[in-house]
Amino acid sequence: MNSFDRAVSLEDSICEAAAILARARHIACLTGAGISAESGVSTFRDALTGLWSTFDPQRLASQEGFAEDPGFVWRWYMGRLAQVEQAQPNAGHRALAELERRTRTFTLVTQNVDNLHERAGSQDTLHLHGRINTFHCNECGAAYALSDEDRIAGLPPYCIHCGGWVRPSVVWFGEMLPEYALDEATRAAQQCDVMLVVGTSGIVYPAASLPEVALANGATVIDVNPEPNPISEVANYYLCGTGGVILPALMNAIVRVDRG
Ligand code: BJW
Ligand code: ZN
Repeated sequence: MNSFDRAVSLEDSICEAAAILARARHIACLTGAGISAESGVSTFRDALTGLWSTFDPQRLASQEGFAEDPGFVWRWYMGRLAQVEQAQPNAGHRALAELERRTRTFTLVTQNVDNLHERAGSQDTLHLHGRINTFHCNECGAAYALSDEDRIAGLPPYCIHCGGWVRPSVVWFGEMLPEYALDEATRAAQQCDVMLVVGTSGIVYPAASLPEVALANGATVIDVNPEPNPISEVANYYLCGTGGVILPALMNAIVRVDRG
């Protein structure tokens, strides 16, 4: 039974969760698209505004889709890159950077391909699904530096080494996650006292298994999300609200705990 089922008020749940975070020696934090929603970056699965409310994920985030229509996939990613570049970190990103500064060991794991955590001041963020602003050859893997012309070209550039298509360095369905990031994220899930989960629908694996690993190893799991989801069902604390509202409230409550 979690805080939501116990019908504890949101305010009391925030105070209880803050006391646990204030005492924690190792906090792991898993973020998803929702943390960047208040920065104007679209989520994937929102029924009305999500990137995939109008596009089929298999056409845009798989090798099969890229092979079928590389220009379509390229134009879509260039549009998203522009959206991400215009976005600014929000109060949720900043609160997590502040939490990192006051915690002995803090591991930030994101599924997001934007760089808003880094721009808010977070250090050493583990990117499970890559980054939208780096590029490599889909055939030989060589790194590629994007030019201004590439952004407006209707097709992806060619690799100068092998002639293959260049693609964004993000992880599509059916592809392996970066080994280092996944290993470190799994280690953090096994070793943390508390896992804070923010803004993910919790349905894409292996990222969605991290809270399960944390729970299995005895950690307290706190989920921040305006919508119930598979993680909020099993979390010890479900804080129903947006990252931009709940995370600063949590930080304020932690400061109050610290002052006694
Ligand atoms: C707010 C908010 C606010 C709104 N504040 N919150 C086990 C079981 C079943 C399937 C699999 C499995 N293991 C592997 C799979 C297959 C697959 C998978 O998980 N499929 C499921 C969908 C069924 N996984 C893979 O293929 C992964 N690779 C892999 O496992 O390799 C090994 C392997 C290979 C081959 C065969 C078998 C195994 C790769 C997954 C790659 C995911 N890539 C994407 C695209 C990245 C590129 C791009 O950006 O375009 O990553 S998919 C997309 O989903 C993106 C996201 O990072 C990811 C997660 O989405 P997220 O962040 O949760 O966003 P949303 O939109 O879903 O949710 C937003 C949430 O925010 C909502 O809850 C809102 O309520 C909330 N919210 N506003 C806080 N203001
Ligand atoms: Zn190449």
